[in-house]
Amino acid sequence: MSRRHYDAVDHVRGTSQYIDDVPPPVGTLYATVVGSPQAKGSIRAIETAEARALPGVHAILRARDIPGQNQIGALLPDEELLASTEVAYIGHPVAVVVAESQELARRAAALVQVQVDPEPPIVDPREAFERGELIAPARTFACGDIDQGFSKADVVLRGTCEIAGQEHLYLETQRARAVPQEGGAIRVASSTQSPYAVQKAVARVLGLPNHRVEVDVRRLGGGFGGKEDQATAWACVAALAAHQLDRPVQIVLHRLEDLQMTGKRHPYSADYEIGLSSDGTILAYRAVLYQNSGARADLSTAVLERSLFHATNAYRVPNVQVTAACCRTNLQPHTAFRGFGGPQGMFVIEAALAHASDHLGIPRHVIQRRNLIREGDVTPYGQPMVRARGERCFDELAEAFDLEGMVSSVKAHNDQRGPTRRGLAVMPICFGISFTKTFLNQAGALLHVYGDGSVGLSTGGVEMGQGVNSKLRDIASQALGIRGERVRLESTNTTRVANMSPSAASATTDLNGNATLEAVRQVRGRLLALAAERLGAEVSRVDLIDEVVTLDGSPTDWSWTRLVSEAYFARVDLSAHGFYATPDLNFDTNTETGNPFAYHVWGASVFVAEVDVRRGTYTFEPICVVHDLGRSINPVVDIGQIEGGLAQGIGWMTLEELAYDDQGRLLSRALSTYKAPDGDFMPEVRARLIEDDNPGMPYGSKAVGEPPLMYGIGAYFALREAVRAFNPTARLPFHAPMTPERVLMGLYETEDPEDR
Ligand code: MTE
Ligand code: LUZ
Ligand code: MOS
Repeated sequence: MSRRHYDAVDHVRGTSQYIDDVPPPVGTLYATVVGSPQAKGSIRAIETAEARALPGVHAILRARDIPGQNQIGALLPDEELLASTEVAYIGHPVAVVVAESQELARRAAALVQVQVDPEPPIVDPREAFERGELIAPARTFACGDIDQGFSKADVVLRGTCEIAGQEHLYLETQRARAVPQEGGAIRVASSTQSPYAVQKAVARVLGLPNHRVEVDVRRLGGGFGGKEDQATAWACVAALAAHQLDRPVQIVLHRLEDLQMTGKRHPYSADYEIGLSSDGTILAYRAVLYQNSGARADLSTAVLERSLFHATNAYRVPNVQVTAACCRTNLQPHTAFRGFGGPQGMFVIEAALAHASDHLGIPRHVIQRRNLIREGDVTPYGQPMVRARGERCFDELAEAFDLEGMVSSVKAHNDQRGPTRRGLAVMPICFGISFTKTFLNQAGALLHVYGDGSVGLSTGGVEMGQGVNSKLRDIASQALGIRGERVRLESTNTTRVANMSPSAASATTDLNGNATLEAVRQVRGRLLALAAERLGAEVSRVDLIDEVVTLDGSPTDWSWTRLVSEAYFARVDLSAHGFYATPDLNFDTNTETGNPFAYHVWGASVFVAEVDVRRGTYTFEPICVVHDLGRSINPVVDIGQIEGGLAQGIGWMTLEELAYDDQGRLLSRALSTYKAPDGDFMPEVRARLIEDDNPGMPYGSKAVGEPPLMYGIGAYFALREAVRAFNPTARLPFHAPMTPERVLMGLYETEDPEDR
């Protein structure tokens, strides 16, 4: 089964419609946000006279113009839509300029003067921690007896890690269009992963009940977590202006505004301590994770939770104590980003294993293999591992791609002492699937079969390029027994599916696919009952296969279209609403234990990096992956997700460097100073899928969206090995990303910094 992406033809022709491709309604105005020039302080004055005087400027809105609550915090109520008295980061929205054109709005915004009495900002999470600037109390996941574990260890190693954040770089910047409706209602088109979050926030800001706010999402030009929560503010801005001026209002962020104003992947600073026996068995692991949360909670507490869940990655560690804290700083509020804190948690234990490998003289991949978590082991959060596939993926990787052969050829290359050095790293992954907030694991679907046999499907799933519409089409058509072309995926709309969870946590197909299957079950049941009646047979003897009704397995002259048409005239309900809630999930935050995940995704990858020892530049050999997808619904889409996730993970670990100064100013705030990997940089990906059932999920499939990103961590450690092959005494602090600059410094680092 190889089915193309639902949007393939429109994307290639350029006919896919994003928010501002839809012609604007007559009278549309354009909004721009004015941000704080200072990272911290109180607002003294906002001078708007000059801007207001420009012909074509309709309004300049401030906190006091908000009719409902000036509050958009999703998890904690700590975020104003427009700062009323205090600003907490550079770019913090303080006012909205509404004008006849986008250009005019920007020109006017530049004339607004925001005067702030500045206070010294905090940019470092450890400093925030010391000053007690925490967004929520720190949390600790623990198992076993940590002191006893360390006392039994032959070696105990300690170190620190600095892990940088990451810019989402969705191609479509944040945007929304709001159109007032009769009766004070409002319709919002938003580029959001979470239409219900937008609906709730707009309703709160405007002081309306949820049913007066309709949110519609056709598709996103990428989200990557950056629009799970942070699309909300822009939708609220458009809605506020539309509501106040009674005109349609659109806001489209310029790339530079988006880079400056929106949150990114959380940077982390961490301390680790690992105890091992001399053969490399992990006995104890302790870590403290300082999350740089930025100025507001956003999704930080949930992201932190996932760092804790994934702090031991795919390894069995009998004695664990990991503490993590959301540290409030004066940077943009950081937010969801593919992996959702998991990658940062995993990086730290991978660094600890590199440290152990250096110290014990045992190759890192041997230590990794020895400690993989197995069937029946229990995670530090108390969930027993069922259908553990870590060892299987690792061993298939070693076998299929000849890991030992790769190791020897890297060594042979380095022994030639030419102008390049190579390094190898294996990266296993284990990622839990489900929202860690149990209540979010629910979804709805609304299925209509029309009289001509065509089908319209609405769900809570948002298409952001990841292919959820392709998979939902495949699931619905397969379950109905009809061709995929008959199924159209409608936009995601809050009036058709209520109370939807964000499209996130990689679980969109799991949740909405199961809701779709439930809706199909209802309609199909009614159709087959009618067919049985007309054929004078028991329902159990009829079926619908390849658009034909079968009786005892043999085709009848009842086609899909004939059956649907007859059902219509027989007044059979051809619509259904399906609902799904993942069973058996629970988590107790008092004991920090439970079964938060429906299942885990497993995989293993191997990277070989080649470093130019004169320039510090590098390339990668083809990346080899063995990945667990259950039974893939759509292998074309899934391989695309593996490749895309890898590219994003490698970028995070290598080229992408977010630089801030000590005043909280983002220095890398344009694409001339922030380098993301491109097609030339990306190595070939050789992915093998292990075919395995995943009970309870659509057709035995598994989620795919986020886990492959974490393979990218292997790129960092492969580069580290390559540098050490040239300069064995390099200390190479665990600072990610491993930019060419850091590589070059590592290549020529001497043991004593005074020698330089
Ligand atoms: N792929 C594309 N092309 N665009 C995206 O925005 N987002 C990623 C991943 N893959 C994303 C993507 C993230 S962060 C998640 S959580 C999942 O897709 C969300 O979709 P899913 O639940 O359908 O996997
Ligand atoms: N979003 C969320 C997520 O709200 N909860 C999660 O557990 C999660 N995990 C991954 C990505 N987004
Ligand atoms: Mo993805 S970080 O769950 O949007």
